[in-house]
Amino acid sequence: MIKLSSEVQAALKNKQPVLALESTILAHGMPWPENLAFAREAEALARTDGVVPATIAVFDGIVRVGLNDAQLEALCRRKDFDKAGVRDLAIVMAQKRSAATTVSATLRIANRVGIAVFSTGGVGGVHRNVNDSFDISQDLTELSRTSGIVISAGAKAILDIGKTLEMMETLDIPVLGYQTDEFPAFYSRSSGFPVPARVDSVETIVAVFNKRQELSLPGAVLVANPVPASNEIPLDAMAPVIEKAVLEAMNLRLSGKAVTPFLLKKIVAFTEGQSLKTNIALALNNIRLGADISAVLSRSND
Ligand code: PSU
Ligand code: MN
Repeated sequence: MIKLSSEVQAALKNKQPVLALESTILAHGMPWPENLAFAREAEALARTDGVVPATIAVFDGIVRVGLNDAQLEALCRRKDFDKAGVRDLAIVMAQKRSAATTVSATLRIANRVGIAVFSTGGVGGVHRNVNDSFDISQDLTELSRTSGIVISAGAKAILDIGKTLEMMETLDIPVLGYQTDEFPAFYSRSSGFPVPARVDSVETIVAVFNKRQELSLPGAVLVANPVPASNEIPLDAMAPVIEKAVLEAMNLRLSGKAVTPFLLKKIVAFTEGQSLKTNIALALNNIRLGADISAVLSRSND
């Protein structure tokens, strides 16, 4: 069962802008209690821009779109929320378990209920040791088949960014660099890789989305929105931290969906929380842009 909060339901019915938000970033990407402070700030920020936030997660087998404060707190505080990608969703629902949704699962649910725009922190992609591990995030396959506009700060350097970009091309995932020529590397504004296409306005992002609809192309448009310069951690400062975290994960022979949350926790610990501040800043920046996109999109459909 999928349940919409009354606020989200009313907004969709009245064709007001809604912005989907994922929950894995809360349950598995940030520590308590910073995750809850971030979640509240994120929702408030969307509302300031006149956009209804719709955080998505599964509670006791029920997919909820739009959470109240008690649900947000449970998601952030409790330790028993699983991490559900799109392939896990039906299983979690059938077994009446609770789970946070990743980019892939959130995109699919958002699309299912008619929410086109979704802001996250970073998307998953091709992992660095892919030759051995075969680890490529489901986010990529879902982005290639489910329509929407997804805003992220690029991809974290825990991934092989070059291979991730190649895979995105293979899968027909358009990558739009927002006011940037370089694909951002999450904590850093630069990655050394050019963006496949640069756009400088929200109107162009919406136009690309609408043209894909006109062409009946499946799949999402990925907007790469660099972290604000004042919050950036330069790539060369992050590189050794990330290498150390990746090495630890390999030594522990971690695989599957445990890998990304493990790396994120290690990076926060190694940077003594500095990376968390950057993570929060870039995610809020993506919500600001997502709210603008959602507002322009809803006007373009009038
Ligand atoms: N990257 C981040 N922060 C995150 C994630 C990725 O910088 O919180 C989360 C997102 O929910 C993403 C998921 O969809 O991890 C990808 O997991 P995996 O690599 O296991 O597919
Ligand atoms: Mn994986």
